[in-house]
Amino acid sequence: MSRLRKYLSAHSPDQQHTAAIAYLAALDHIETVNPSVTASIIQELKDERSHLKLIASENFSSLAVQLAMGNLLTDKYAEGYAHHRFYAGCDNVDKLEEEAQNELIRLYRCDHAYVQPHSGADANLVALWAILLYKIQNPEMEKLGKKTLDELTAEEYENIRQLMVNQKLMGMSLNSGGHLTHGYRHNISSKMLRSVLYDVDPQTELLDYGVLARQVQQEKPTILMAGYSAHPRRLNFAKMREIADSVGAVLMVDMAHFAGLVAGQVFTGEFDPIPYAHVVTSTTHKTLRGPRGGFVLCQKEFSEVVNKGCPVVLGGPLPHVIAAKAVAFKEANMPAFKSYAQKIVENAQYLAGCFLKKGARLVTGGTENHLMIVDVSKFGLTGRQAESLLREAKITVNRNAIPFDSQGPWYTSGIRLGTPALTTLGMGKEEMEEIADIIFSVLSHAKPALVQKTGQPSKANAIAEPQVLESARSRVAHLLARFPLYPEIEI
Ligand code: DSN
Repeated sequence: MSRLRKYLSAHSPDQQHTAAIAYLAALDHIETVNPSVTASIIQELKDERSHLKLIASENFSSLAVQLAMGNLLTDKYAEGYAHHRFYAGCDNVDKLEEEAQNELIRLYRCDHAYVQPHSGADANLVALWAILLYKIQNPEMEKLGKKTLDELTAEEYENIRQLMVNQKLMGMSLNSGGHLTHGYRHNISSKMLRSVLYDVDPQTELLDYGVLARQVQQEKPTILMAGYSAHPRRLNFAKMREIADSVGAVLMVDMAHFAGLVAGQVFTGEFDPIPYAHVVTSTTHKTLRGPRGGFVLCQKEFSEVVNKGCPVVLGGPLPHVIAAKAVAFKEANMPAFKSYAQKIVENAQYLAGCFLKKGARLVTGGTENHLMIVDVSKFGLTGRQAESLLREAKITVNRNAIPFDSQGPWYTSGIRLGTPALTTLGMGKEEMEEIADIIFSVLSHAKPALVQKTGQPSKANAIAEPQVLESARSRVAHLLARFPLYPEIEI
């Protein structure tokens, strides 16, 4: 019997959940074409249900968000932007895109929103090039008295291009918790611009705004980028804007990690980037709890260049994902999202407090947002060892470098823990205490495995006493049984 029929026969009509019916029908139907895809979706659901998700950049989106993505909107090409398309028949996509933009403008009280980027990395590329168009290309063309790129001679075009790629971008180093797209040498951001990185203070592991101000004076970047993916503190955007203004730089904020905390008004005043940044980028799937994707917000004067995301960087937008974004942004505009965002930080701070009480070292000594970095070198482990051991204990975390990490970005000395997903499940302080205790017990009973060939300690693998792992797994199962994921989907 199909999953849907089984469900319908087990529940009277008033007990049937429309999202469950839709989900099960989709799985049954996909199975008729490619059973392996249905099997993978079901296996992922089972895995997510049986592991504690502490990956700081992940969440559990609502079933409405997920279902909004699975439909015919995927078939439509809509290059351009609302009411300015390179394809016919885009009226419905126009409406959807405007709906997503309007929800986002309401959420962040910003001048303009662009919802097409497929990811945070795409959003950053769109924003960087929009800033270059605004600061360099447009004024240069004006000087030449030319209105379109096609009017430029090959030499004029090349001169402007050279000028654009010679601009400086200053972002926080990966080492300090910044993101690859903020000027990391292995990323295109450092190849298409001249990248200069800033670090946190080696002692406090915090950003020293005085030091940053002096570095900015020296480097005079065109773009000062603020934001991070592995820094456990708020940033003061009023100070960042003052520093950017001191050299006439554009302040660009990548709020991918804390977009939900800004939306939920946990980060307010000088910690809210919207009033201070010229351009803000984000992903949609982290604390904001939407579908996988990105967006750009900007002050009015940048709206025209940001709308050029396609063709400058992007190809066709993904209308089915834009639909899901519109659903998620509406959810984030509801009052319940504020308490969710508040709870994410409360849980993170409580979890951090539990680790500190046990004597663990956390980067910067704690957290003010949704994440923390535990320095696992204190347990005699690398981040990679801790990550794989915890996965054996049914806890999913990711390894992460600590500032100035001697183990480099592959093995690392830290693990990054975040509370957005567990908070979505409804967990609170009691569960945070239990989780800290489980993680601490696994890490403190582990030791590096020996490499068979050399007999030397491995940097990748560690072993823990089997009864410790067994007890951890059973405690995780006990916890998760009280907080089921998507309980309406009975599989
Ligand atoms: N991969 C994301 C994170 O985990 O922070 C950032 O791109």
